[in-house]
Amino acid sequence: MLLGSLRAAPGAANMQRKFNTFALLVIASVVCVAVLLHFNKNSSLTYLTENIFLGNKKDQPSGTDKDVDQFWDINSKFQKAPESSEEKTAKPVHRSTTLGPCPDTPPNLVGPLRVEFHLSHTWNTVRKEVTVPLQDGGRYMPRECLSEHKVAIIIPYRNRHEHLKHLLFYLHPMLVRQQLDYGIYVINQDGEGVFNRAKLMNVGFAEALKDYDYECFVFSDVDLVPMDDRNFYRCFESPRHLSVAIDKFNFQLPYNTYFGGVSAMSKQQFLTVNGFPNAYWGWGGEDDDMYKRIIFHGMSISRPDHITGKYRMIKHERDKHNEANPKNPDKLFHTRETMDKDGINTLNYTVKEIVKDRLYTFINVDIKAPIS
Ligand SMILES: [Mn+2]
Repeated sequence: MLLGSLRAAPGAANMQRKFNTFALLVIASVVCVAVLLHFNKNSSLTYLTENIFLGNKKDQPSGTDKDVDQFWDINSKFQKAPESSEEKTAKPVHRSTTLGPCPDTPPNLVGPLRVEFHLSHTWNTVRKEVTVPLQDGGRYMPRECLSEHKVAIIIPYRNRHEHLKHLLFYLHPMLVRQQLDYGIYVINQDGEGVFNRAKLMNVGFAEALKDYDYECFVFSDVDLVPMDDRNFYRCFESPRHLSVAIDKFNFQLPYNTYFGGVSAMSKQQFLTVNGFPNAYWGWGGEDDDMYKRIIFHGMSISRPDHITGKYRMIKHERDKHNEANPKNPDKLFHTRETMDKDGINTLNYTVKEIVKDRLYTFINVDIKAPIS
């Protein structure tokens, strides 16, 4: 059709040829754009170009994330992440008294999750992954039924910006599917002193309770992402160890009494054992101390099976100011004597700032850490 079925005067033929060339150019551009869009969607091209132009992207904030990254720079002033204007704040839910309880087994679970860390997310892609409106502070409760589980997720934290994005990308949608009435609390240790994971978890417990009437607390490392949404982030008759099959440990328990990684305790269970110890500075031992506290108080631990309890750990170097502390293992010989004297009943700290982002409540806290 295009290639000149009309043969008239030579001038007209010339026009026809020009038109044909033009038409071909238009078609070629359309094809090019289509190919580009396709690769972009696949994101492999984006990834490739980022690598080429930014060099090794590790630890480097991507351009779109720049504003948000400043927020995490503790030395700079706290800045709230900019919200896109079309994003709506969830209105407080007016709960109808006719709302029935949520079913014990949530209806929308999908089972095994594909968890990958090779692409870095922006806060906007994380927000988009959460398809339901959250209330500020990373709070959510189902609208369709009354949740039986008021759960605070406590994440001890310092300088793990990328990890937090990966975790929340997978965690929020999963917790929504689990129909929990939940909030996410990122407890940031202020300053450069020796890290204390257990004390930060105690702080999270205390601070979350000021926010809401939580009955259950899930304590989670920032680098552990669940691989199955049937692994319930709720509380059980016994304190629960959730991260039973971590890829780093070949999807097996590193040892039988392991209680590290991700665990869940009801408010009552936590208070019974006097919370975590505050005395474990640096890496190691605090999770074993908690295990002993539980056993010494006549409780046992429960666990999911090794399929639903699968986790992926984000690979990382040992953090600065969190070296393995050689004094910690010795403390474990004295848990029985120390547990009632050191814990949630002796916790002291100073909250320096609380920032409610859409995806989490960020609590910056001075825990009087010794300088290494
Ligand atoms: Mn780790």
